[in-house]
Amino acid sequence: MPTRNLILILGDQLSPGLASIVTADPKRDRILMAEIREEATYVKHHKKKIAFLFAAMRHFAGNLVEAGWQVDYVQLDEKENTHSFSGEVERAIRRHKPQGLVVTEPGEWRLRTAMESWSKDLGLPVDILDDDRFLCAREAFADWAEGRKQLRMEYFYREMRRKTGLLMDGDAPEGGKWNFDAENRKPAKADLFMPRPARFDPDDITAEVLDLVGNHFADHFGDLAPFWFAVTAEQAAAALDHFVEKALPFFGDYQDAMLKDERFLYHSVLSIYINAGLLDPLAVCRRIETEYRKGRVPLNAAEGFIRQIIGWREYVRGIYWLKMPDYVEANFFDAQRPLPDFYWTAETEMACLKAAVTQTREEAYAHHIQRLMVTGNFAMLAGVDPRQVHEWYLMVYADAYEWVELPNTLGMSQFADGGLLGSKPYAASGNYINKMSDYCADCRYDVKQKTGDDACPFNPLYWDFLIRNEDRLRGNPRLAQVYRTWQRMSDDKKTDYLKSAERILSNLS
Ligand code: FAD
Ligand code: DLZ
Ligand code: SF4
Repeated sequence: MPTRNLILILGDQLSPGLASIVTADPKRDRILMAEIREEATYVKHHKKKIAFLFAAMRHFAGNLVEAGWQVDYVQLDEKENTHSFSGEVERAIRRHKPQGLVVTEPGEWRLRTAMESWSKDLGLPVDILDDDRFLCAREAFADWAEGRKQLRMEYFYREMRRKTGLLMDGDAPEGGKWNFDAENRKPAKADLFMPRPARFDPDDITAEVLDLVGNHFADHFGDLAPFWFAVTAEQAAAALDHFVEKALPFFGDYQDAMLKDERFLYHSVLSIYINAGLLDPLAVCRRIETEYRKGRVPLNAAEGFIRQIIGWREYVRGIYWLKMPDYVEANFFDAQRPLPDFYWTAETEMACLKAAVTQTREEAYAHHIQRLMVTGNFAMLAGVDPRQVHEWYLMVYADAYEWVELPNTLGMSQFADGGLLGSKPYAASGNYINKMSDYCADCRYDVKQKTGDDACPFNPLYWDFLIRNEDRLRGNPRLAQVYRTWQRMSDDKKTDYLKSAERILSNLS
């Protein structure tokens, strides 16, 4: 039977319920999946991220074939592979002569824009379907944002709670409050029981991918082994079960904590699977709610977790599509410094940064507070070009796709959008890191020292950042108290701070 439609499925669309799959017919339509060098190298992704995606794609394609679909799967080392999506679609069109091409909308602006010209370039109808794995369609987010002076996540989140009915008690939020974050700021102690994420041994398919990635992407950042990510929906479901049982009850309490020997703490390490489509975000949230309703996890844990997904995750996607393509250029502080080398080498005497970068290299994972308050905070304080910061985050984390990474990096962590996502920059001195972690005890620098060669670099950089950007930040009411503190300092102290910062910054370059 001639092919009716060609269905292109991307590496982060590995969901059987994907719009372009559920509207297709296995007898008449043909699926195309392709390992594309251009996707792996337009930024040089971490080796583990490429291996995860290729392994998950190969398993997903295998399951589709078992379920009766006709699938063209183009491997990276296939001789004719053109290494671009348009090239592979064109080849598949020549092979099968379909009447049309169907895709579910991609997560990145660059790809969406490219696809919009495919119909003209390839000479056949191209249907781009909405990605209904997200709760809030792009247009619905734009409607919500219309006319609002501030796009606060908290208000958006309440709408998502109402829309989904998650943790609702009639029209009111369960427990009488929308947000239990006030209970979620505990520093962790190293003697607590620490769960670890579920680990999976590579099977033959994954082992083959690991060889391939090792051979083709040897110069990319990151360690390939040990590789323990889930690569199928079944394994990802087991990882969710494991998280729910071992870590979820404490997820809220220790959400902001950092420990040098505990890379995952009570975090779920599920973003990798959710973003690639191996887990459905709403189903994950319903599962978490059930655990709460059955009395197995406290409300602050369940609410905190659900907020990250139906709140933050949906919200950053909305911001991305609302603000692209200009968003990627945002640079509120006009920061120009190149990204320091130690973001790649981990060669720094700052224990917190060394730990965060080492872990990133080994795991392609760091939890939120490491990303925000260690690597992100340092880059912002030091005045690093936000575009370089963005590219680093997009490369090094296995869960990174531009729609989610860019607003988190440029907006939340670098304040490069001037305050669309946050009401003030997440700038902090060493005191915050010391309070929330055990890094400082083993650091060559002294977190209590404010200036001088042995002072924690975050301390002088914090003040230097505020003074360097005073004209941009002084009017911010949330920073009024901080600027008053600066004004009350003696001139000598101020000079010490600025001179210490100058020394640190000149050593960075
Ligand atoms: P948990 O702490 O267990 O949280 C549960 C889930 O909530 C996550 O799996 C994720 O799906 C969702 N979530 C939590 N916070 C956010 C958030 N701020 N935005 C979107 N979803 C969220 N997340 C990504 O998925 N991809 C990225 O590329 C990414 N880049 C980031 C860059 C920076 C600078 C910062 C500060 C944050 C970034 N985040 C990103 C958000 C967050 O750090 C990760 O989602 C989280 O660390 C993933 O680990 P986890 O699954 O253990 O999360
Ligand atoms: C991230 C990524 C990589 C590294 N490789 C591929 C690939 O070879 N084939 C593919 O279909 N998708 C890949 N992806 C995911 C895409 O980059 C992703 O679909 C877009 O960035 C849209 O989010
Ligand atoms: Fe980081 Fe400063 Fe603590 Fe060292 S002293 S670990 S640099 S916060």
